[in-house]
Amino acid sequence: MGLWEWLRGKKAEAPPSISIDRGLQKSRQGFWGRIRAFFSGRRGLDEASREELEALLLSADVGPEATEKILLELEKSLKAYPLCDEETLLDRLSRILVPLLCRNFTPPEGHPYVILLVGVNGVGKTTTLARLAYRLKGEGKKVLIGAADTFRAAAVEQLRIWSEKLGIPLVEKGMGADPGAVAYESVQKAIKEGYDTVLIDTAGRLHTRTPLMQELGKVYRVIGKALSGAPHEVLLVVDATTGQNALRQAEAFMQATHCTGLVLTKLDGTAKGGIAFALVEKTGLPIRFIGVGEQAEDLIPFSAEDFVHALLREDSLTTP
Ligand SMILES: Nc1nc2c(ncn2[C@@H]2O[C@H](COP(=O)(O)OP(=O)(O)OP(=O)(O)O)[C@@H](O)[C@H]2O)c(=O)[nH]1
Ligand SMILES: [Mg+2]
Repeated sequence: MGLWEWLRGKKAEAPPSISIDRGLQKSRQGFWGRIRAFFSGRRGLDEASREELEALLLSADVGPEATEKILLELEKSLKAYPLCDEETLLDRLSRILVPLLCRNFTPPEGHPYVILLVGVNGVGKTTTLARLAYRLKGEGKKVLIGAADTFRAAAVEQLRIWSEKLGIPLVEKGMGADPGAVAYESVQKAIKEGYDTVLIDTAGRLHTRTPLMQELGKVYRVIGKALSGAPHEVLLVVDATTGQNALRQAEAFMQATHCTGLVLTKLDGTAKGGIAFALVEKTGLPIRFIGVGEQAEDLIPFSAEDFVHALLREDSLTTP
């Protein structure tokens, strides 16, 4: 509960999640398990072990910039307080990792609060939208969905099914309609009929296809014409299993629209998970949500502390 307050910046702490530990199990048992094992029996870092840790972080998708920062911070800390045991080293690593994932985002005031979802094909935009809509409706908010993915008939149909299942009204104009017009109408309807929030879905598009990216820029601008200051949040949805390509996607989408935050999906399907650090480092955007599975509760408001803890803690869960 309390997703709405958190989303609007009225509550600092993300609502607690029960599924993060299970959702990050693969990463914890994979590359982060190796990083944990690296510290086993260690009391410091020499040149060789520094290189080993560097290679481990890079192979977990952390990216060169964030990796260098982590190593420098760790060395600095070891210079100041040289002797320490394995648990203290891990604790120091956690304290270095958490701030790397913290980025402030103060949601702008706005009513209705307009959220636009963007990203390449199949990353989880529509699923994220449906989960957000479901949770917000559950908190008593008046929610509207805009089907601005008019690229495929199946996309409109997918949202229609969600809309019926969740009992949330949908604005749609069918396949082939101008996505800008759908977005415009959605916001207008929300203003007229007193909705609290409008969630607008867009078609997945390859970040390298200039005309499609320009079309997205138009959708973004049209929303601003329907309501000054909107969209209040532009969530760039990224599939955590795509690795470093995610950085190139982010760059292109940030040029086309004013992205305000990231949704990192499918973390349950990767043994790496370090792309979170690389993305925040490169884009400066906060991670707003993570996706760790197929269930409604598997979309989790992001907390850097919980995320780092779930990656680095000792694994006690059994594989399902
Ligand atoms: N395992 C897992 N699957 C996910 C997650 N998020 C989304 N999915 C799945 O990813 C698939 C694609 O999700 P969609 O929401 O349709 O993706 P999209 O970005 O809207 O796709 P397009 O509209 O075609 O661009 C679906 O099968 C989802 O169930 C997640 O966090 N974990
Ligand atoms: Mg979709």
